[in-house]
Amino acid sequence: MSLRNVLAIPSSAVTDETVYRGRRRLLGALATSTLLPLAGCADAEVPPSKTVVTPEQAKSGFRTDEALTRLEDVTGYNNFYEFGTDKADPARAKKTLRTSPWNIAVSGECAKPGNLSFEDLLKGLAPEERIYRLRCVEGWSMVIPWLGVPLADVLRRFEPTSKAKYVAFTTLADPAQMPGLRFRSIDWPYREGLRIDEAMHPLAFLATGLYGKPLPQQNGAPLRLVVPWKYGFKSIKSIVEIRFTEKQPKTAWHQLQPKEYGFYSNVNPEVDHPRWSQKTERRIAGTGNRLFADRIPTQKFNGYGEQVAGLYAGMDLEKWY
Ligand SMILES: Nc1nc2c(c(=O)[nH]1)N[C@H]1C(S)=C(S)[C@@H](COP(=O)(O)O)O[C@H]1N2
Ligand SMILES: [Mo]
Repeated sequence: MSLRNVLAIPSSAVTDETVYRGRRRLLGALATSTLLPLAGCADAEVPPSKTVVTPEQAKSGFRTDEALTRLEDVTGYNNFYEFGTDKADPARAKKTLRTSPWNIAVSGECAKPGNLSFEDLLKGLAPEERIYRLRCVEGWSMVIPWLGVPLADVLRRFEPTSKAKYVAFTTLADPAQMPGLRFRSIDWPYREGLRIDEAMHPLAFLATGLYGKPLPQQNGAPLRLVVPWKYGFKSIKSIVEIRFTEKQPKTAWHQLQPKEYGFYSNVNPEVDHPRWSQKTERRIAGTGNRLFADRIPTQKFNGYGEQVAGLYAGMDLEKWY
């Protein structure tokens, strides 16, 4: 079974429409101001902890019985600012984003850097299914059946050295394919990063498909990160570069508004966003005719605490938000 050609899973569940535009408002405000806050406050480094999770514990996080978000909502209500800031804009990526051929450059603190095709990057790895909750920092969430491979299996191929304390990821930034790059909403290219132990955690995933099919463009084809215990913006789309670094990499949302978007950005109902509460979320799933179901409580680490809390032992999560 190839990664671009996979099993089909029945869809279920629901919905309709309203929009949560917190960050669009922020971007509007920033566009009219001349100075963007680029200070790096929470940038100091924390020594990586040891991953403490058994294979059984890890597996119990690989799927959930919660109602899946409908395919049309997973592919019609998106954040992919390279294609515009409206939730409906990314669906238009189909027309312009060319996902084959696709190359990924791997560099930095590793013994075997290289520039690989999508196919070579994933050669020999069998696609797995993961049914994960995705919690956007804006306060909505989905349940998505992904296909892909554990991020660790891919990273290990490059033999990261002991200096590789972090992994940085970069999205394609091609104005010819991405009309949203005209708007200087964030400092392109979109960049994200993880601490190396987070990246090697069995729940960290590189998705190449969803609902049994290759990844649609709007969801970050051909290859995107999925880090289910962190706010959705950490799950960077359409990756063209992976870099092992010794220092915490600069990440796009954190650079844009460091007080609002931390490097860690673990889902945490106990730490509110400066402009809204994070205690609850609107799940886009269910059996009604509204896009959003009723609010449900947000869980710490998005419900994956049993698997990932050990990564943050001893860290003050209000400071390291
Ligand atoms: N390159 C890139 N990656 C991105 C984004 C983006 O704008 N550009 N948006 C992020 C945000 S805020 C969320 S919530 C998720 C949404 O993923 P989905 O549209 O597949 O549900 O993608 C994340 N990855
Ligand atoms: Mo998000």
